[in-house]
Amino acid sequence: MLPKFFFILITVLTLLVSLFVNGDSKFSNPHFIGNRSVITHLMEWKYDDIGDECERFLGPYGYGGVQVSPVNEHAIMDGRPWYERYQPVSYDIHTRSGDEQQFRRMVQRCNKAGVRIYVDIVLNHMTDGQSGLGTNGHHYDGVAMQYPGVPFGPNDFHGHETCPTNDLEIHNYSNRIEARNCRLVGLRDLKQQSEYAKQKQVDFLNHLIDIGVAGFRSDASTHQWPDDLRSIYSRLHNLNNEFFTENSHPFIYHETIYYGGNGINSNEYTSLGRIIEFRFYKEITNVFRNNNQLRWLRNFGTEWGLVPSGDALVMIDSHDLRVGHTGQLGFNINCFEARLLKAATAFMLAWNYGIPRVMSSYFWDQIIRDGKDVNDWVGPPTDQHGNILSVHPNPDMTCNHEWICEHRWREIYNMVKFKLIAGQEPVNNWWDNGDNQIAFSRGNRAFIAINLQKNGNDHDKNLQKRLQTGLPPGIYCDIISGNLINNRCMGKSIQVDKNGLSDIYVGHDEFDALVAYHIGARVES
Ligand code: ARE
Ligand code: CA
Repeated sequence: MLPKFFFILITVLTLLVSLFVNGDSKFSNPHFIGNRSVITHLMEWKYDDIGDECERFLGPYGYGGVQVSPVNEHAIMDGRPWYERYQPVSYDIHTRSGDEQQFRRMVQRCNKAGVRIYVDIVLNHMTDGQSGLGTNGHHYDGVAMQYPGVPFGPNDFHGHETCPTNDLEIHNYSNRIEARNCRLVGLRDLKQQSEYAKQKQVDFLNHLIDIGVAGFRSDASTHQWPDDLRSIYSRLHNLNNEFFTENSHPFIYHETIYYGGNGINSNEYTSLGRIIEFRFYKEITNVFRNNNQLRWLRNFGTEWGLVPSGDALVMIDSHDLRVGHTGQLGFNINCFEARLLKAATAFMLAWNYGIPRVMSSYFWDQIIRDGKDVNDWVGPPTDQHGNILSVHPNPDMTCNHEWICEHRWREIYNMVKFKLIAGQEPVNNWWDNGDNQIAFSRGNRAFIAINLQKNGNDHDKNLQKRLQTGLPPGIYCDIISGNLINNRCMGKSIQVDKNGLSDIYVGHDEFDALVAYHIGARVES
């Protein structure tokens, strides 16, 4: 009787813990290896380069996974804008990033290096009303709604019988029916209720799963009925046993842009995986732009109205935000404001909320006119024939000019390590100056201090304080200003006394707005 009771109790407890850690859906677990916990989006990278990057950098530096740009055949558009990848023509794996063979090789190499692959999937729609060729040579005709590469025909799309607007366009994003059954910016809207269309999409996803991906970013989820997605997911294979344990389900995170108010609430999708919590991006950006004080971050998370941590995937920047899409240009923080981006990203990686995703972009000539980036369409760097350029990292870890490689910036990759070392330790030892200076530890494993103080004289603006770090006594390197090499700190360091106290300093005009320490960067005496 007693053992049985304990068995039930333990099962219930394990279930509760897994709900807490992995969210409440069977699609919420990213299947990271060990304590890895961060995804980077290598936007538009070629698969051969991603394979190299997994082996030479992402694996060794503790990244958990890569989001790859849409992999299936898409429209070839004039000027080759990045967003052509969001206009599917068929479900063949063939883009400028590589063909199916190259994709397979990348998935193998990355899994072996301990790095998972998540594919951005565009199931809501096909192309706009143009016609032409796709990246695998299939013809398409958006007006006639003919996509022989699948094949899809007019019956597979929403029309006047299901979409209530005259021009079949979405005008009111808060109206459920309109948002799901009408066209998003002119894109032909698939009728996922149709058994035929559904099966084509299931086959595509299962093909990717069998190759060995760990999951998907679901593009434009808000524009797809949760019940249709549920029915598609119910037919998905378990993940490939070569790389994943038995009975593993794909990780799925949804693009549901919800800032509160009347819009379609993202919690309609939390039973289908995680949601990309746009309120995280918005609130953090607001704070780091000094529109709100850092001290309020003390209870950042559900108390701010965000979904539970286990239901969220979070970011500071994304392939859209970068150029002012899905957010507000000028408000968003991207690679052109490196100091701010590093500080906000560091907070995201130090805080214990959601699964963080680090944006890794390429250079484009940002020109802002009337609140719009006129170059918001510019595609990845290519040669004169339109082939995407390879990434050739420099010895100092940075990339060549055309690839920004934010994920390789020391301040960022070292914070990925910080998060890995912090594990599930709670936030402790919170301190703030009542304004824009904060510090906290993660248990007794890691400590961070951020200074964005703008008000007061120079003395007030510097963070200079004896603080409880939570760390065991010793000398620690600040991983923001330099690495620990041959038992020496290349940047700043601190001494922590036997009580965990240390003199913390972050000058207001320093190169970086923060310092961070952890037990993996301690000088051996
Ligand atoms: C391009 C052109 C359009 C043109 C269209 C068809 O820019 O002018 O009409 O082609 O010819 C990406 C680009 C788009 C691009 C599209 C297709 O961002 O510019 O259109 O590819 O090539 C809404 C959706 C959300 C969506 C955003 C962009 O809800 O799902 O709009 N985001 C995803 C991706 C995008 C991608 C698509 C979807 C399409 O992340 O990269 O588009 O696959 C409020 C609303 C949001 C709304 C947002 C728009 O916040 O609440 O729902 O997001 O405004 O800013
Ligand atoms: Ca739709």
